[in-house]
Amino acid sequence: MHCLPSLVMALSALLVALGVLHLWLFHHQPSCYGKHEPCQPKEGKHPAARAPRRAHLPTRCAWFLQELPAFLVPVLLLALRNPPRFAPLGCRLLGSMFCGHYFHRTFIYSFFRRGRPFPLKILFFGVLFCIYNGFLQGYYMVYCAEYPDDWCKDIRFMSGLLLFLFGMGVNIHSDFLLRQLRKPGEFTYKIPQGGLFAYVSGANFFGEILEWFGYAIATWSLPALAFAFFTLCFIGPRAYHHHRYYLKKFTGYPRSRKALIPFIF
Ligand code: NDX
Repeated sequence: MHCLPSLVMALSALLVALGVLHLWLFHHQPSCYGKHEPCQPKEGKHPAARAPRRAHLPTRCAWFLQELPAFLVPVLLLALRNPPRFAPLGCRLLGSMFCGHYFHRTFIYSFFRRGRPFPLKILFFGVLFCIYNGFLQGYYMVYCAEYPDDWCKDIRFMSGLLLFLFGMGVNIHSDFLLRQLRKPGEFTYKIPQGGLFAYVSGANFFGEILEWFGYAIATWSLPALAFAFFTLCFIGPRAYHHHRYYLKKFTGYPRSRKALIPFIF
């Protein structure tokens, strides 16, 4: 396999377009899983109209299956390239940052997740998305990325890596705090407390967004920037809808808390 820059351009552009499409389609109504299920009736339908029953899978199993391709596809690409003992920097960044994130998301986060069963239909699209993105990021870093020998000393690499690690810390810690809100088998929603939840309702999402912008800066690559943009378009509105949900559900919800970005939004 060789690097096809036009393929990378086209797939990255499509990822950006999917992000914009997502903002356009879902800015007024959240993606329909977790606390936003059952879905709001579509415009023009009577509010009492019952949505058809959707098939679901236990949340742990669903998240494992959904996230696995984002780990497996780049690992397969790395294995196919069979990088030498001192692998190119692109392969090492892909292995440690991107696959590191998805190793945690697939093999650790999924098994600790507590929550409502996950809709099969969203799982199906989630799997497709993870294959697509895993391929794009993996293909670029394995076959296209080239870095100068001293890239590790470059300010872009160092600041991006720091942002990535900080975002990952915030994301993992916030997801941990959400898990602690419930006893096993419980499905009720409570007010998140502690960590960055003191400032924003979507602390886990804020962390994830920082993480992928950090990855984009550290790798200075178009596909990584496109994925960071998509993440912002998908989980940014989700944080906003979570925030509105909390304000409506809990009368004592802290008014100074923002939706996604501390002190700003
Ligand atoms: N999965 C990323 N669009 C998505 C699945 C759906 O990993 O076709 C994007 C991901 C996919 C989506 C994925 C991409 C776009 C798709 C979409 C389906 C359709 C869409 C493919 C792949 C599509 C077009 C057409 C435009 C292309 O009961 P419960 O489950 O609610 O419990 C929750 C619990 N919790 C609480 N417990 C007690 N009290 C409270 N107040 C609580 N609040 C929450 O915590 C959960 O068990 C848990 C976390 O819930 P929540 O809602 O805070 O986070 P969640 O959305 O489940 O995300 C979990 C983690 C989080 O760290 C987040 O940052 C990360 O995954 N994530 C999530 C989504 C996407 C993503 C990262 C990314 O884009 N990077």
